[in-house]
Amino acid sequence: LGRFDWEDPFRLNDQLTEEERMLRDAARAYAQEKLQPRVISAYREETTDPGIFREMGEMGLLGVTIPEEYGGLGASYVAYGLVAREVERVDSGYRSMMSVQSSLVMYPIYAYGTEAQRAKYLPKLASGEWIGCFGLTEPDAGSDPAGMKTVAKKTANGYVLNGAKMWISNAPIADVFVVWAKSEAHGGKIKGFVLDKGTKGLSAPKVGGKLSLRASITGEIVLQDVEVGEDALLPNVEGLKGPFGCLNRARYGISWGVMGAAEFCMQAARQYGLDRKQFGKPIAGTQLFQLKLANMMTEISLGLQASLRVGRLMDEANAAPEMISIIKRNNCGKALEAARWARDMHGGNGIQEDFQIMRHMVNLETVNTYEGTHDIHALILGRAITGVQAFF
Ligand code: TGC
Ligand code: FAD
Repeated sequence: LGRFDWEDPFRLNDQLTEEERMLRDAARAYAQEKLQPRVISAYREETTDPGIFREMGEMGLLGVTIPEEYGGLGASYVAYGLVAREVERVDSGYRSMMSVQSSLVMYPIYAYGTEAQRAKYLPKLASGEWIGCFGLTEPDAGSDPAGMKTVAKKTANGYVLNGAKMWISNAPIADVFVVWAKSEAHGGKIKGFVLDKGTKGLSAPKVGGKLSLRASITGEIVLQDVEVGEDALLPNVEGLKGPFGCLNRARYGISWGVMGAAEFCMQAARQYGLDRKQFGKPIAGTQLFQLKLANMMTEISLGLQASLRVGRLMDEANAAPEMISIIKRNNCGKALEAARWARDMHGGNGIQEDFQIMRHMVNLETVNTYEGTHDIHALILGRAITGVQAFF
C-alpha cells in the first residue's frame, strides 16, 4: 500500500522535475522569508513596495518562461505555476504583481514584439528594474473588452492614443505600459502598444478605497493625446486574441496561485483546530470541523492536479483556452470557499489580521473576479459545450 500525506495527497512532488522542485523551494524560501514578514502591515497600510520587483527579479521569479537570452529563466509553465503558488501562499496581491509583470507585460512583448522591443524591455523587466502594467479593462468595458473605447489614430510618424483604462494592477508605479486600443489604421481592430512612463499625456492615478488586494497597487491609465512612434506598436498580433493570448497564461498561473492561498488557509485552520479546545476537547476532533478539512484537502488536491495537467499541456503547446477557463474558474471558486470555511473555523480570531485568513479571503474575492469572472468562465465553457454563445 502507498503512503498518504495530507499535505500532498496525490504526491504532486513526485510528478515534478528536479529543476521545478528547486525553483519551487527557492520561491517558497523567498516568499516566507522576505514577503511574509511585511505583508500584514503592507495590507493594513495599503502600501506596495516597488523594491519587491527587484527582489523577485534577483530570484529569477519574473519571466520564468521567457527565454534566458532576454533575461528570463526559460523554465516550464509548471515551474511558473509553482512560483505563483508559493507567492500567493503569502498574498494574492504579491502574486498579482508578479503575474502581471511575467504574463501580461513580458509575454506580449516577447510574443508580439519586434526584436528591438524585446531587447529594450525584457531584460529590465526580468530584473525588476522596470515595472510593467497591462491595460485592457475600461470603466465601461470589463467582461466585454471588445466594447473598449480607447483609440489609436495614425499620425505621420506613429500614433496618437486617447482613452482611459480602469483597474490596472501596478499602473501607478509602472515604467512600462502595455495598452490595448482600437487602431483606425488597422480597420478598428485591437492592437497593442508599449508606452513608456513620462510620455506626454500619459498618467496613472491610483485607485483608492480597495478593501481587497491592498498590498498590490491598482490604478487607472489616462491617455490624453499620447503621441508615440511606430516603434510603440506591437506588430505581430491583431484583434482580441492579442490580449487573450496573455490572459491564457495569467489565468493559468492564477489557478496555481489560489491553491497556495487555500493551502495556507487549510493548514492554519487545521492547526487552530488542534490547539483550540471547546467542550473539553480540541475542535479538530469534531465531525463538522473534520468535514470542512476533508473538503478543503480534496478540492486543493484536485485543483493542483488539474493545474499540473494543463501546465504540462502548455509546455507541449497543446492546451486549449477552455481548459484554462475550467481551472481558473474552479480553483478560484474553491479557494474562496476554503478561505470562508477557514475564517469560520477560526471563530472570532478569524477576523483578526494576525491570523491572516480574512486577508486571504477578501483577496480571493478579487481573484475570483479579475481575468474573467467566475460566471464569464462558465459562459465560455457553456459555449464550448453547447456551441451557442450566451454572452448577449
Ligand atoms: P470571442 O468572439 O470569443 O473572441 C474574439 C477573438 O479572440 C479569440 N479568443 C482567444 N484567443 C486566444 N485565447 C483565448 N482565450 C481566446 N478567447 C477568444 C477568438 O478566437 C477571436 O479571435 P478572432 O481571430 O476570431 O477575432 O470574443 P467575445 O468578445 O465574444 O469575448 C467574450 C469573452 C467573455 C470570452 C471575453 O471577452 C472574456 O474573456 N472576458 C473576460 C475579460 C477579462 O478576462 N479581462 C481581464 C482583464 S486583465 C486582468 O484582469 C488582469 S488582473 C491581473 C492581476 O492583477 O493578476
Ligand atoms: P462587469 O463586467 O461589469 O461584471 C459585473 C458582473 O456582471 C459580474 O458578476 C459578471 O460576471 C456579470 N456579467 C457580465 N457580463 C455578463 C453576462 N454576459 N452574463 C452574465 N453575467 C455577466 N484589468 C486589466 O485590464 N488589467 C489589470 O491589471 C487588472 N487588474 C485588476 C485588479 C483588481 C484589483 C481588480 C478588481 C480588477 C482588475 N482588472 C484588471 C479588471 C478586471 O479584469 C475586471 O474587473 C473584470 O474583468 C470584470 O469586469 P468589470 O469589473 O467591469 O465587471
